[in-house]
Amino acid sequence: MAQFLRPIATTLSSRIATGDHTSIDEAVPDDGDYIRTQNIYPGGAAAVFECRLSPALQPRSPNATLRLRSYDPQPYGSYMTLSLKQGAQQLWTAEYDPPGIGIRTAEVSPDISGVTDWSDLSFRCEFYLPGWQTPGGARNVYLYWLELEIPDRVPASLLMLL
Ligand SMILES: [Ca+2]
Repeated sequence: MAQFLRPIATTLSSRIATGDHTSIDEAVPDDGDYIRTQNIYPGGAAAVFECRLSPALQPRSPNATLRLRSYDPQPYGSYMTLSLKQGAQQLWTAEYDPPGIGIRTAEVSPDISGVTDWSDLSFRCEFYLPGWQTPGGARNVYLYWLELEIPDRVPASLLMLL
């Protein structure tokens, strides 16, 4: 059994027009609710959303999969900076370039080797358009769903040996 970490509290919402953690926390993706950014502009300030993730137990291996479902209405893409934080400390970050148009589900493999407290993790996403990205112009970008999957917990019998 894997463990699934999902959004449980919105901790930062900047230039977000609609939605909060309850819009992206479903077990089965539901496109009926979502986070929608305000208009973001080429080279302009990013829209930022940050949420706490549900607590988990130490997994038996550090193989994690971050899944997100997003939508950019223009064919020339916005970018997202995805991050995982423990408390205020950033543990992992990566750029994500949503491919093409339409609602897409993506999987990325975050490095979770630095996590020591599985009850204090947050997800951060910055939505932006690069300064050179003029085709399509300003637009709203959408995030429909998010989950972090990690392996099952370390067996209790092994934890006693640690
Ligand atoms: Ca949703």
